[in-house]
Amino acid sequence: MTQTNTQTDPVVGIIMGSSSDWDIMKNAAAMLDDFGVPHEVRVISAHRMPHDMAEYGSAAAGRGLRAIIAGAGGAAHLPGMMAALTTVPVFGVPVPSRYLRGEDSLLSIVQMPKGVPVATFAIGESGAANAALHVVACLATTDAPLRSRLEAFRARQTEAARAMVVPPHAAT
Ligand code: RP5
Repeated sequence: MTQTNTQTDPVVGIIMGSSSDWDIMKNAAAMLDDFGVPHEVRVISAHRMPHDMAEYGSAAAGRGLRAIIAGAGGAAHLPGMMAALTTVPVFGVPVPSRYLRGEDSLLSIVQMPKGVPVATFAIGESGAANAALHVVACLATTDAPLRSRLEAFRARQTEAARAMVVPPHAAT
């Protein structure tokens, strides 16, 4: 995977360390799609493509990106290094790892030194979806139509939760 361009200029970059992260990170892309937020998707490995990572970070603000969602697993240095390279806010998603279930990813991303923040989300699909939702919430502070869509999303979610029955298979 190299790049997915939307029809308008992207305002959010979704980056990940490997195409193997896509199964998780696609949840962020799907959420941004649902809200109509233009975004791009790229594989940028901190360890295998360090110069590409530096280029992406250096250019991010000038290209008009307003948020970067960065997912990585294991020694998950991509989100933190991206935060070091740009003042565009970075939202980190710990991808479940093969041997340590993503706890290594989480700790690698969340334990940033003072002065270089990464907003770090839960391990896995929920984290990826929530990173996108948090980006939407941030963008919505200055975008009234987007705020309306976010409020509608929350209202639908609340109604779905209220309609839940237990045990789940007892629903008519
Ligand atoms: C990290 O290493 C990636 O973010 C990925 O989660 C992990 C494994 O990558 P692959 O070996 O599957 O390419 O850099």
